[in-house]
Amino acid sequence: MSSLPEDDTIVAPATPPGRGGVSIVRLSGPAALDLARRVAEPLPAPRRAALRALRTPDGPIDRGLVLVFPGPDSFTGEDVVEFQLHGSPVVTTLLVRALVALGAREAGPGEFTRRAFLNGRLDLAQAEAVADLIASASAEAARAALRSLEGEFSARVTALVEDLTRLRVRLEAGLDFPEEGVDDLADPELDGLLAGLLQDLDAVRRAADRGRVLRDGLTLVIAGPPNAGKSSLLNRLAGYEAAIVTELPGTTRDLVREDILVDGMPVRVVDTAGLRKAGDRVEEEGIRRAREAMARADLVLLVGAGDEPPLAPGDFALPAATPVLRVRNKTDLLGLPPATGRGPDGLEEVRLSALTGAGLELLRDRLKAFAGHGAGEGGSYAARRRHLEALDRAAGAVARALELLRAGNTAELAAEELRVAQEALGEITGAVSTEDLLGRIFSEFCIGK
Ligand SMILES: Nc1nc2c(ncn2[C@@H]2O[C@H](COP(=O)(O)OP(=O)(O)OP(=O)(O)O)[C@@H](O)[C@H]2O)c(=O)[nH]1
Ligand SMILES: [Mg+2]
Repeated sequence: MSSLPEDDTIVAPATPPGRGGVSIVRLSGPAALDLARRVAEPLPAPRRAALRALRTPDGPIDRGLVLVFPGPDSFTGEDVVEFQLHGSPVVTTLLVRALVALGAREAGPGEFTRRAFLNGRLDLAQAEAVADLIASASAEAARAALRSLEGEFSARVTALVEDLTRLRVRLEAGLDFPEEGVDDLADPELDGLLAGLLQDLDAVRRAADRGRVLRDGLTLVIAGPPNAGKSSLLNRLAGYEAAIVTELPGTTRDLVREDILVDGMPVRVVDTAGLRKAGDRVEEEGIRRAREAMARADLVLLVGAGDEPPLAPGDFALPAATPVLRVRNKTDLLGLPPATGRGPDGLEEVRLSALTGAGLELLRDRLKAFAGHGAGEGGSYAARRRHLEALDRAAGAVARALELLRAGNTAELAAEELRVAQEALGEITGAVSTEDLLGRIFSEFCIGK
């Protein structure tokens, strides 16, 4: 864990800069009570708010509420004092400066939460959830962050670690005492237990993936031939005229990005230039950007006019792993009702009309289903890419362990794979962490949190 000294006393405004009803300054560390006493004598009893005149040797600053949270039962685990001032940036700065002059240090981003982690008040996934809750862009994302903050995600990861530990013990017992007949190869349950563990890992992975989309939003790229109605579809989804629509093929030349909410789910929609043999240099560059955007998409909407043969992902040299939903637009011209289903090639498709809006609800439902939005089962967690990567590494290691065991006499290697899996999961909660990882995580926080 961290080797950084955390023995100084830090101070920062906890409320955003600017004018407001109240602004809060937070002070944490071994000297917090001493320093606070020098601006707000006498300090109130723990966890009791009291109105005090706040003053420095240079004169009075404000009258405000003072709250004392002695460690270790405070947010950071250290002695913490909070000052509630009148919401003026000037007054707030004066108090922070006064406390710095007395010996406190201005806190960097996330330093309070970092201390909470280092003092065991929160694990790493919970600390990240603090930032995610603050940054959440929708009610559903906030709920997911709260579930993580309350430790639901950590508890599931910890349960997986415990299962792994039990399996390791079982495997390694077979290694240490082969003569006692604890023969791992003859352990018929081990196979089933490992397979069960893989399933559990997968379930947590799916819940975490939904959380990742809630947090980062779904990146949806609208692509297809010119004049198919791509920009019209973007405008329909956005609910306003985000992109220019004309009857001329080749209208859109650059990427048009819009951040929208689909029933509360954040979606970044990227409209692209129609894919065809370019007419000029500008269009050529637009098409190159379109392809680049497609390669990075969480989901590609392949839009074609409904009266034309269905487009195939192969027509556009999409990476095989890119999920694709085909949209057959302009159903109004064919007099067909909107519908969802599968095309002759088995690809999922939605028939709609971007012009009339018919079928847009079906598309929204498909998008929500794709992101697992509103999916009841167990909800989602405010997960990050690093959590998903760790879960993937753990699942990969368990799968290899299973293969090794099935292949024969290689219990030692299998046990090693389980150790790798355990370590990967430990990175999520911070049981295994490095200074570098902590630096990256907490630098994304706001100051004062
Ligand atoms: N009848 C009908 N016309 C549509 C529909 N959607 C789009 N259009 C028309 O098709 C033409 C092209 O629409 P755009 O949205 O600009 O098409 P695009 O795919 O963005 O075209 P490029 O940017 O040139 O690649 C416009 O005249 C639209 O009004 C639809 O559902 N039905
Ligand atoms: Mg367009």
